[in-house]
Amino acid sequence: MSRTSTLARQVALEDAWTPSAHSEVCCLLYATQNGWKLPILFEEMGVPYDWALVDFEKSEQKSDRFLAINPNGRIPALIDRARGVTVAESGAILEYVATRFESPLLPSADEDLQLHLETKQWLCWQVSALGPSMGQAMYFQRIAKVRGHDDPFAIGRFIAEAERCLQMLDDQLAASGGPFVLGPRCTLVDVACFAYCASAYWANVDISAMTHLRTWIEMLHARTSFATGLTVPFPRPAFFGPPHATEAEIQAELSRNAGQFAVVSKTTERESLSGRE
Ligand SMILES: N[C@@H](CCC(=O)N[C@@H](CS)C(=O)NCC(=O)O)C(=O)O
Repeated sequence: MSRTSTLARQVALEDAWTPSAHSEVCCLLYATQNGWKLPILFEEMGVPYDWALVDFEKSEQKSDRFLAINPNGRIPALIDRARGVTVAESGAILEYVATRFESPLLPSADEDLQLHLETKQWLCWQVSALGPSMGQAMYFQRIAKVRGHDDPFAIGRFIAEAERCLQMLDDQLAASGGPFVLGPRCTLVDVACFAYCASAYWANVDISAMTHLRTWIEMLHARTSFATGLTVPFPRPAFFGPPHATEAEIQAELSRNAGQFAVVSKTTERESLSGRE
């Protein structure tokens, strides 16, 4: 399902700090699982937002302009022009934006301390466990391997770890009773986890037996806010596999995706050093 956002407005990266009547904040993005978290968040909140493309094709995430905002050289980041501040790291951004716009996606401690803490717990888990394991499973299969660096041990290790994390979510959905990860209420956890879980196809993780997870993924694909968020900065349905992508879209994405990241490894350097000893 693909929709056009009425809340999103694109600005050039060099204009990201320029005040606009449309929104006080600007999201710095590319079309990846971490990038989509911000459009999904704003669409779910119903709050207008500006966004600027940090173009991976031009390595803009490593540019001085971007590194000044996030020295880690990775999207997403957020500029709050009205308050003159920036924030990077998706977990920190989601928490900041939900607090700033008083969104119920982050239940307050006063309202429900247990739900507040669970939201933060699962959010930290997403950025420290689910995201990195899915990211590495995709990296070793969809980037390194395509570019001639096939490492079956690393692939097996990260698929196993990603599968373990996805199984945790399937179990959590069963325990909470759904339809959202923490129960009846949509929270930042759903926003943070969705695009990664929906990419199980791209990571080659078998979720066919994870019925609660699959129901949750399809429910969010059908939810207007989440489906619209996936179109900003642009859609990449191949990550989600059939029936969300055609065979032609998947084939086109295979080569494009592999060319977008540097294959950086110290192995060769270490091997040549030990060879000299
Ligand atoms: N822990 C970071 C991870 C961000 C991240 O890994 N971003 C990826 C895209 S999904 C990126 O910018 N990669 C570019 C690169 O490695 O050059 C967060 O949660 O924001």
